[in-house]
Amino acid sequence: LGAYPEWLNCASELLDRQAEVHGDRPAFRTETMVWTYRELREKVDRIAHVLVDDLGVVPGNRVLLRAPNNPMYVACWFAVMKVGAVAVATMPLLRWRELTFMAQKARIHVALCDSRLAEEMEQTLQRSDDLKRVVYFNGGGSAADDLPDGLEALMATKPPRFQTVRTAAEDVCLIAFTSGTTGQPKGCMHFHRDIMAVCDTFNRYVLRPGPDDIFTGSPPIAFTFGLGAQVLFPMHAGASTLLVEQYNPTKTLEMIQRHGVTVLFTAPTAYRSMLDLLGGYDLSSLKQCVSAGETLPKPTWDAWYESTGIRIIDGLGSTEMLHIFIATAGDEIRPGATGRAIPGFQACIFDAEGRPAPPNTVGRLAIRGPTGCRYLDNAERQQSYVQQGWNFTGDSYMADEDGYYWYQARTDDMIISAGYNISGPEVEAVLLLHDKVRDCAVIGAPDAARGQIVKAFVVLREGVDPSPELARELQDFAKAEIAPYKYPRAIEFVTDLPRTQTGKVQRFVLREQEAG
Ligand code: 3SK
Repeated sequence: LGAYPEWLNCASELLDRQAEVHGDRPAFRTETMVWTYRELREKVDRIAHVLVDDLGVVPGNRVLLRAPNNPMYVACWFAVMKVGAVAVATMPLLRWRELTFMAQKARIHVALCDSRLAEEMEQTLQRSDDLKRVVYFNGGGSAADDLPDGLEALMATKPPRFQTVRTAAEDVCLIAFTSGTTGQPKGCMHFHRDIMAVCDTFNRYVLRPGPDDIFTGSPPIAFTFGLGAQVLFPMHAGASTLLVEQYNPTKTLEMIQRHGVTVLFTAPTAYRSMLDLLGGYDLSSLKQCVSAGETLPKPTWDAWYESTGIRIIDGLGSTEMLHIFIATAGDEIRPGATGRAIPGFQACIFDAEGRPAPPNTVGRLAIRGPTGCRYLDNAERQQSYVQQGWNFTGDSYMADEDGYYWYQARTDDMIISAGYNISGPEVEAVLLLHDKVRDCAVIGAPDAARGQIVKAFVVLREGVDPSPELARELQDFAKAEIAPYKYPRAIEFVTDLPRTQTGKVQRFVLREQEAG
């Protein structure tokens, strides 16, 4: 990975350049509209004028953005880049309490928001000290819904070109809040060069898309997983993206078939939810499927491969590192392993004493590379996440002799029962092999005799009724598949699992529930 120049604006690289090269090609489409690269640039440039001329935004200011996955959100994001400001992306499902926390923490003055999300935004406006101005836009795409005083009306008064501001490669351009599987959200700051670095690593070496590719996916583009997957990577390749505001398995399959989608990014639960429906669709256009956000259990990988012939690229990434840093594609994939460190990144397993661990030893995963964690105003967390140049991701992993990384658990999700170390996700992967199980989460529940016992929360497939007999059947099944000391001594049947807005299971909620 070469060094980046001192002056770099990711909008010049991903938008201005691509609008010159691929101007008439589609950049973003929805079910009802298509924007070419040139049309996208024109929208972005007009919004950039609104930010500077009407809202007084200057380089370094932070602008809160809020919308579901739609092209106007993408245009606002690039406009913030173009004027040298900092995008503070917020997930559409957040409520005013969380939004206000973020607006205060990031000292937001200006927000651009999809008008359909006005309610929580207005509550935030009333409660935030610095936030003075929210401009609403019409994210739905039908011109009839443009507001008379909305962003589109302001854009119409502006010239169609804006000279991209010259920013330093190390100017912050994005603050991404981790929804976190525990605790308060933390803001992660990323530079213009980080945006290019994730394109020059995962996209260049693992995904390798071309201009004819059509991307789609479920993660919100306010989450860095979705931002890379559906905005940065396709634009880096001059390709196009089909944006869908709300994930739904049937609709995703229909869209893949109708639009000839070639690249799909989603999370393991979504792959599982599509599996039962695959029969009715022609997915022959699909070339690459990527899974991240949570570990991909081997049974899910196998079932997808059997049904589609596609080898899912599993990826480990984080908001702190901006995107994926461990992943492998094609014939190099080893089902069940996350993959190898992507060229440009280094990975290492550290033992409990802080020494690099030998192969095949479980320890704490740490990463070094062109991106890295920079928490906003959180020196304490920063010191524990970054130690001696290594970013400690909070995952327990094992590396084999060939440099493949095998997920064990989130460091917090290791269960210690009667002196045994048990990986909750390993037990989950086994339970998922049972044909009556749709989803599950495994935690350590307090136990007087053993310290902790393995407890499974199980979501059953439709039409299957919970019963003590079924619980015993699942326990026997687990004992037959893995070392019997790992079997779930307690099983609770539930209709749903608690998840973050980015789809990660919140095992801490289950743990808290158990602790009473
Ligand atoms: O948080 C994650 O799991 C993640 C995965 C891939 C890329 C980016 C992120 C934040």
